[in-house]
Amino acid sequence: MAPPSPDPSPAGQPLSREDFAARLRAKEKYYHIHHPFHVRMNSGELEREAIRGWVTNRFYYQICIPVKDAAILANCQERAVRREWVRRIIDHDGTSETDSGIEAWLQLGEAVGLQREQLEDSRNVLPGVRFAVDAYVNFARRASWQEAACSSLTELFAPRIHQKRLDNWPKHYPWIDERGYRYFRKRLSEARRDVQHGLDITLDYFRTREQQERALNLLQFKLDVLWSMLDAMWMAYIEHRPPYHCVEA
Ligand code: AHQ
Repeated sequence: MAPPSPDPSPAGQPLSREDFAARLRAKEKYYHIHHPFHVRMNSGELEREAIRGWVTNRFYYQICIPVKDAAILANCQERAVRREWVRRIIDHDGTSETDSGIEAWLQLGEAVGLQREQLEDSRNVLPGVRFAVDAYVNFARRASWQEAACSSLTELFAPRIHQKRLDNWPKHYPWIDERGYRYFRKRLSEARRDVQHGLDITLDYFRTREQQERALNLLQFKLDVLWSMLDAMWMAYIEHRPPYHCVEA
């Protein structure tokens, strides 16, 4: 469990903007890049089945992101914020079937030897992955748009994880068609743009110490979503113990 971080300001006093941003960035140590599944992935230790399982389960996360972002738009009354936030939906859904992030992820699926239908068929999504992703979408539906924006700040740490895949997969997994890497390249710039907007919203909105601590807990919630997804994949694709593995068919 994430222990409370050291307190740079007297109890109850708001953190300075810089200290608040630093406390948010300090949560990097809980980012899923450090999960043993990703550590094995980036050191070339995953079997094809584990890579394919990860691509399949992460597809459910990817198709839910624009739904999550549409929930934030629906809760937001500020045109200037919506004008910027809507770009996230376009990044994923595209303006046509061929130029979208979700299409790029389907191409990643084909690049690792999957059929598009295998990604689209949600029966292949592990219950633990579905529960974590649905918790994120349902949180965004009922939270304020500012709180939901804050929870997307795990992307502070995302450019590094996409770059690690681009650096490591070609040498460790030469069987993967490099045309599948378009999604990771695409996110390098999109994540940086998104996260600056999300960070500005967070630093501007969460002003009292109590609000700032709430923001840190919201970021921890999203870190927990990402970590839990990989826990389910570890059981299924590393331990070969998917749900009900011990139940006689
Ligand atoms: O591909 C990812 C993506 O589109 C998003 C949207 C953003 C959000 O709104 O929560 N988070 C996110 C993330 C993506 N990729 C993850 C990865 O490991 O490839 C990282 C994830 C994130 O850091 O939240």
